[in-house]
Amino acid sequence: MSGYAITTPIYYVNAEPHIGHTYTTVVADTLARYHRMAGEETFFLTGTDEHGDKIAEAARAQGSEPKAFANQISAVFRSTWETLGISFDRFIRTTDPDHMHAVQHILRLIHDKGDIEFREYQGLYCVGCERFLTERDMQDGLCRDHERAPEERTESNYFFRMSRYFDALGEKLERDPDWIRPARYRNEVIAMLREGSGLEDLCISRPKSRLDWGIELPFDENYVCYVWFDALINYLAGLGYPDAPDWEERWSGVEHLVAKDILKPHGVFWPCMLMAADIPLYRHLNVHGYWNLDNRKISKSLGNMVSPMVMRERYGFDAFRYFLLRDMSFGLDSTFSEEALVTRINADLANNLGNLVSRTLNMTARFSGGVVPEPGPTGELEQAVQDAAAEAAAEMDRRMRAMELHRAVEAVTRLIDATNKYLDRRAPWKAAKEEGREEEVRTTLYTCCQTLRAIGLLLAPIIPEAASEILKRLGQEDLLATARLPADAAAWGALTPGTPTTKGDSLFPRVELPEETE
Ligand code: ME8
Repeated sequence: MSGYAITTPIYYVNAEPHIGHTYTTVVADTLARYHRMAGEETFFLTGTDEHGDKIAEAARAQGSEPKAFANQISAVFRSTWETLGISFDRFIRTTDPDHMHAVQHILRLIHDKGDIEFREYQGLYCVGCERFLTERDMQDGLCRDHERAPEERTESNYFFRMSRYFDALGEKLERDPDWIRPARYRNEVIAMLREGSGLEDLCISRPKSRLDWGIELPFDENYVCYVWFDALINYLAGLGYPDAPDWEERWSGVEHLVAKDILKPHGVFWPCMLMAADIPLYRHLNVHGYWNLDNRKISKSLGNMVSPMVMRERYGFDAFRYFLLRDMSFGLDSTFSEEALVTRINADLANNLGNLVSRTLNMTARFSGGVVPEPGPTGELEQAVQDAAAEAAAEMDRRMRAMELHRAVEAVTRLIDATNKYLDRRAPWKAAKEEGREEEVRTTLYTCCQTLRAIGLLLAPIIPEAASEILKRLGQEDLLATARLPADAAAWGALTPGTPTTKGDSLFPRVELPEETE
């Protein structure tokens, strides 16, 4: 069986993590957790991109050396992800010796093949983008993304003869329509190839006289490698290329995750580089939209940030994760507002999920002595809940694999909804007061405990802390170490009568907007 590897972009160390990086990283974490629970050999790679003008410039502005500056910000990314419980397997830095070795290895390989050429180039260069711009990248003489004027530059440089691979890339896009997804981004890459869009051979070097903060070209000590060529190779280096024995197996299942800002490097440069190096292409490129704030992309260069650490302090990180995954349709843009976050937390987590957990466990304590009750005969309503659990598990599996995370979350939310409605219909708090209905009450609570177990398992990749707390309250704290999705979530009756349960505090208390943002 091939492995499953999920990657995030390696983030530039010119500023600290914000909601955009957090979204990509949370999606990757959710997928990594899901695939681990599905029993697949899983590897989750993230890290930081540290070379180039932009970083050298940011370091200068702070009065630091690039390496010291990169160490400092890279450590902030790493410790942020660690504090937030992100389950990465490797945090790669482009200044790591094994990464630098992999870059030089590929450069040598492609150079030996005759796909790297020395030429003169003249153009308009944006320091924010780290590249020469095409007309399409500009509006009113400014870079569209960075809203700053590019500089005129002439340089002799090394070029990767990327255009040699455009036909093969076009064929791949035809042959494998799902390869870049959702489809709108595949279509964008097809359009880039068809219209040219300034796609030519790729400049992959910078003279050391101007920039020495980079990886030296193995065939010319006067040049360092251009940032994209350097950065993209992290995906191979991070999986052990070229020396680790298992890199090919990991690589065979690689899923890249990026936002649409870096579609071109990942949809065009990278596959051409891989073809030139005779390395198989990645399995999928998964592209999401932007989180916007006041109708602008949130980016470090524009300086309007939403800090994941602040969100964690205010609402708890599980709640923020839930919001990110649920409120962005994967592939489309979303607007962030703290109001929407608060509404989502109160509706889905405090009211729907939190209520189900507290009602089920409180009544189990009250009417069944705090243990999962022995059920009596079940009826249509019970069967419907059982079917809903099996359907939610199957749908979540489908949606996760199709990279429709918002739909995967919705599938679980629907199950929570259905269980709450079932509980309302059976109203065990009333039935318990009537003679002769004890068995019905036990059946109802048994059914809710079983569903709650399924819900706890299905939520584990989405809101890991809360899910583990739910399972703990059901006396299932060890389950997460061995459970398999989707099968175990659909396994009805696995929670045996007599298992002790605990009530616990409110899982997701209702939240309010902090005063200053109202
Ligand atoms: O581009 N909405 O790094 P970067 C959603 N170093 N996602 C966002 C976002 C937003 N508003 N802003 C940023 C680089 N992101 C290169 C990558 S990879 C070989 C090299 C996320 O720090 C999203 O994943 O600018 C986007 O693609 C990435 O951060 C860009 O991060």
